[in-house]
Amino acid sequence: MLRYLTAGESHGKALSVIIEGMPAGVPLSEDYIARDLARRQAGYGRGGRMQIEQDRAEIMSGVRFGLTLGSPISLLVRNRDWENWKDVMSVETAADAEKVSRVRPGHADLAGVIKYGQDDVRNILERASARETASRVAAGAVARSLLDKFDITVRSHTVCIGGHWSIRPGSIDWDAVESSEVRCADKDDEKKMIEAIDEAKAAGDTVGGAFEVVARGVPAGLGSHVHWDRKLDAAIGQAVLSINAVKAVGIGMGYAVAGSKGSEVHDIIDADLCRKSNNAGGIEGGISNGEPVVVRVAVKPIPTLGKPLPSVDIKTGELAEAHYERSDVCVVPAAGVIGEAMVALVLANAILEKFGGDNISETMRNYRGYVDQLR
Ligand code: EPS
Repeated sequence: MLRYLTAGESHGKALSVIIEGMPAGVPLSEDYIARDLARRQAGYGRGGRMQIEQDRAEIMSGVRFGLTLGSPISLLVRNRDWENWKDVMSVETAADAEKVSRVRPGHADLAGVIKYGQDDVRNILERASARETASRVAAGAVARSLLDKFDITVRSHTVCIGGHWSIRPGSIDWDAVESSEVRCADKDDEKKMIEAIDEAKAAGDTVGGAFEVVARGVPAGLGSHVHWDRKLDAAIGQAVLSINAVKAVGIGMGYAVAGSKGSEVHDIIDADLCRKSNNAGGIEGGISNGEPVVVRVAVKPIPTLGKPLPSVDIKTGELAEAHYERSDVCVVPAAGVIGEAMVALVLANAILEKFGGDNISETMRNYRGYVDQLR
């Protein structure tokens, strides 16, 4: 089983993550992880923080001579911004910092202070910040290094920003996605998405949207139909819904199944056991069926607004404008990269669950045996 735990506050010293359960012998380097961290930092609509950070995960344990050891892999991503927050976020000495008390509608602020009995919203927002997702993307890169061995690719692209949808038939030009500022291959749609972000920024507002993750090369037989917590789609759903600002997830046709007939939804099976379509998004009965796994995810507009919403000051109990601190206008392109990481972690775990192995050659041998038997 592949497990991981992240730690770290947005303006604390560093983010860290421990990943446990990777077999020995998988190639892994800091440069490999850095590629995904850089992709998460990009995207039109990001705020000033990304100018400060240049995320890089230091491998603190679990790798020797470029190969995993089978021991826990710990990664550390230092926050460059810590230099500017040493007093406010001091571990030891209480600083003379003003408490944050005007809660933001839509953020963890109010629910968090109630639950944890705090009078300073900073004690909640620092951990609730999507900064934490840098550690998940680092963990996701470790999972990806395992998936590489099986030729499984996990990619993402933006399908909506600010109500402007881009859903085009045919194959996706992934190079165009990677070179697009909003991670959308279609140039006309990209332009409209950028306009939507510019308009929101000018109005002191934010915009959400949706991204799609596509995993190719996933073998049939991952997950299971027998228990709720062994279903592959359920595991993906939980993983993806845990990303900050995500409000909905659909596999394959997703919500569209609600208004369609059975004959329009189910993918016809050909004589070679392949499907003529992929409305199921690669998963039937909680088990991968060999088609690409397709996950569509809706992201809300982030709750930190340049023109803050009406709210309450928890110190005075009076109505007040919500707190505003430097923030992003749109996080959808970054969220797609985080979605890839979460799906990669679920798939890597499912691979290890099915094929086991403490060393990658053992895992691969078991995998090849399974594939040969299927043939
Ligand atoms: C983020 C870092 C944060 C925000 C954003 C994500 O930096 P700062 O708060 O210093 O500007 O840009 O956080 C949020 C969206 C949020 O709701 O807190 C990052 O590294 O992705």
